[in-house]
Amino acid sequence: MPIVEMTRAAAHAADPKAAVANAPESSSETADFYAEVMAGLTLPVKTLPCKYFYDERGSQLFDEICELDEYYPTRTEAAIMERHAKEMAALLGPDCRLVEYGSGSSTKTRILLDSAPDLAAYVPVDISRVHLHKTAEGLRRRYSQLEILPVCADYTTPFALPETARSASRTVAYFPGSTIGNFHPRQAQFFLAQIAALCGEGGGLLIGVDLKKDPDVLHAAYNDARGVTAAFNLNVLDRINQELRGEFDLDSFAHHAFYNEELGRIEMHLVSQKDQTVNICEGAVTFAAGETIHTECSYKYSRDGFARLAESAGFQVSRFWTDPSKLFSVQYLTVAPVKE
Ligand code: AVI
Repeated sequence: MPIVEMTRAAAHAADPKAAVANAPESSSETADFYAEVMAGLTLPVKTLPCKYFYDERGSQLFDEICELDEYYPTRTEAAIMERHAKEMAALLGPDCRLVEYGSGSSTKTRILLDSAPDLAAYVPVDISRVHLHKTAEGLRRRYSQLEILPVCADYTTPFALPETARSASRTVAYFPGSTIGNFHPRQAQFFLAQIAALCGEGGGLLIGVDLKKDPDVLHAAYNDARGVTAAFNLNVLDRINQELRGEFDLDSFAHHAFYNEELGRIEMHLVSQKDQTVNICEGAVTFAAGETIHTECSYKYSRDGFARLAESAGFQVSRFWTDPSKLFSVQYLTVAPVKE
């Protein structure tokens, strides 16, 4: 499950305390959700953190997106993994502790695990506890020799690594799916530096990175003909309705996704189709016709651009694999030695 905003830090509320005071009575998670929604919707350019896409329905819709003809990243990354799994496994080396960030169903990881029989342990990290433990059980049945040590955590904040029964020679992180593209570059740099610190000298990071390409290909990927991406985008309003007693009329907002060439990113927005005021719990938000809520950025990188980002975070790119059409890349980064 991708978590892509820097969690609490992303709530630049005009007055977040006031928002929490009016939050629906329930868990602190709901209070955080309400505070972040009200903070985002009272900014001059309205925004919602894209981590809130992934409730049960949103996760189902995302799985459907991954199967779409137009959405090339998932199958292209899997094909790169299949083709180069042996070489990737050799780079991990014997007795490696493999830590996956946002492991979800660990689908692509299986390609790697099939080729890496001598890992010290596999550590899947995910915020969704039930899903994490269910997936870990399935993996234990399939890889009976491998120690599997699930960690339930928000991977954007520091977490402790579990001890392995077999001593590990090194730690390598795995972050597939091009979720790094959903971080703003500054956040991406900070996040990668955190991974470098966790892996330490001798460690590495295997990461999926989506590449810059013909904007028409990108446009199609985020504006699919069946409208699944539109439903995924609009679902965040439905989630606000369900969980925060919001009163969004979903027919009064339209999905809009485009490639911002200057900033090298896909932007997803929800465009208000009319002047309207929407009640959310005790709060209210006013929209002018045509005003948008910016719901997601998906940055696309050039090979050099990502290498610069990696270097600024304390990594160097050791290997770069791509597909014949150069749509997507999987890269192996190593922790750069600390300069004296
Ligand atoms: C999770 N993430 C890498 C996806 C992306 O392509 O940025 C999320 C997504 N948004 C719309 N379609 C898919």
